[in-house]
Amino acid sequence: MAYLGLGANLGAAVATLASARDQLAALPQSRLVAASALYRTAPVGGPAGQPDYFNAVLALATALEPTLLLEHALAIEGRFGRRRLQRWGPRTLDIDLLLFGERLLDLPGLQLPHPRLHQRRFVLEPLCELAAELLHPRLGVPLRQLLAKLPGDDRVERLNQQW
Ligand code: PH2
Ligand code: MG
Ligand code: MG
Repeated sequence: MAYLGLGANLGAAVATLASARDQLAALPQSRLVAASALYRTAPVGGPAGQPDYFNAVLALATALEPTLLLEHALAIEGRFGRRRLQRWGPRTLDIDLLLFGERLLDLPGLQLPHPRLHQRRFVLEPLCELAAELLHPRLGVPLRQLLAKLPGDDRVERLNQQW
């Protein structure tokens, strides 16, 4: 199972996330297994004053290789006009590969598990909705434990809104 993190804080963010989810679900040899709720989250890093993010996590069963899945994800980002101007700057759509089964990968453009996954509440909260008991393949501890250990200061609000 692959877990993907979605984020957006420019434009029609919720509609963008829903459309990205549908495009990921429609990838070849892939099936959407679960989607977290939608979260509204305070921006972490990047320039001051950027808008709040909307974040969510998907579980995708896929026979695609991680590098090919990443290519598809980047193509979907491109369709929403993603421009990479500034690290951690505001974006119309970000799709991150968080976990890909137990795979460990250290390529220039793709590290698995995602190297900052265990530090980010905006990732771990939605991810734990789907896979709280899953062991982090590098750290060997359940995701719920990583979440419990995070300092509690990042604002992450679970929304009731359907998406
Ligand atoms: N993504 C980042 C940097 N900071 N902050 C929030 N709240 N949500 C994100 O998705 C996010 C971020 C880099 O991709
Ligand atoms: Mg990201
Ligand atoms: Mg990204």
